Amino acid sequence: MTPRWSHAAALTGAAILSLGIAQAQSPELSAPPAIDGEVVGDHGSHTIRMGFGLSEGSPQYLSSRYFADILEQRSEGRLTVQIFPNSQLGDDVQMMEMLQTGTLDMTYPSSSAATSYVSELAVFDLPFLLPSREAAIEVLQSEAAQSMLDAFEGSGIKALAFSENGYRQLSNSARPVASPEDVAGLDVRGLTVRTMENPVHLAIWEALGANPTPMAFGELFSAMEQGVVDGQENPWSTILTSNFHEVQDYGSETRHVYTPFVMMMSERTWDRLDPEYQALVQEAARQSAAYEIQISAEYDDWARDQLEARGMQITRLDDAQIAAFQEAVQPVYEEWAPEIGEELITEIQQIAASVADD
Ligand code: TK8
Repeated sequence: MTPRWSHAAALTGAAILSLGIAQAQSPELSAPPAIDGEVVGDHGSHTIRMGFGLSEGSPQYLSSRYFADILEQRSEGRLTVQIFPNSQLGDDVQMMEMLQTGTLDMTYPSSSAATSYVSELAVFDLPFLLPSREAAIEVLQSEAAQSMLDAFEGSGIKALAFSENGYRQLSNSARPVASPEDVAGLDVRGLTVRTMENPVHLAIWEALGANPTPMAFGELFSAMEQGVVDGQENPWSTILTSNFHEVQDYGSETRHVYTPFVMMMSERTWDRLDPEYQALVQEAARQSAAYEIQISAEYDDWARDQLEARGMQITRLDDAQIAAFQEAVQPVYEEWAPEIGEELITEIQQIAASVADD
């Protein structure tokens, strides 16, 4: 990176102002914790290739760099991680298949893309399930969540850790949205909203009167640019770091779903690693996931304000407006709760409530 202030003395006022704006392109994020723990023994050298969907500025990327640093330092450079962001190796679903066949070592999808491996993960796709980030984090750290990671066993995928994608918000290019009626349109057509390839998300947007269009994340920007879809839903940090505000004029703070990320490795890669390397990979995954959760939280509101500063019109919803969305998506629970499991849903709700009651 060019030293930011090296030529500052030569700059005009206007240029200094624009540098100030450029500087604001990332929030003040906590630095990753110092890497401690012993150097592990020499069990040969491995290069681990890791692909995912988001871009270089994202918490997902920054924490993956930290993961790479932990492995490199604690193996004295014998374990190296090559990171391929921006869906350049494929989308979440394709990269999980590459893990199964052993053509890719690691990926970091949204849990919603992995429900065909572990159906319990679909609990996270239920709308308005987790009322606060604190509750969500408690759930991610619970035994119930650990058993979802364990349930990947035998699939060809070793699931290592949950982290945070975050609360999903609606954006679109057609109109401000403050109610389900605004999504459905009264005398105009319903919004065409890109969703993840996940049946619960389809049901949510159908219930809201949209035309849901499942699509890989990597295709989304150009689909919006070309008007194939009116909108999409993702956390503010993703909307910002993927430059969606360039093609989306309106945002709504709906917080309709909290999506985790799952850091995962090919079982073939895992099996090739010495147990000491495996333990290091597992520990580094937990540490980098914890760091990701921390900076994702730091990023979230900041990203919303940045989007606003860059011209996105953001609609904040009060409790009554959120309640209207909640009511409109009730059919999703009726349809999907039996499928996902009433017991699991209750268990997750109780964990969430235990935080709220604290
Ligand atoms: C990135 C995806 C993405 C997800 C989506 O690979 O597809 O909308 O939220 O961030 O996992």
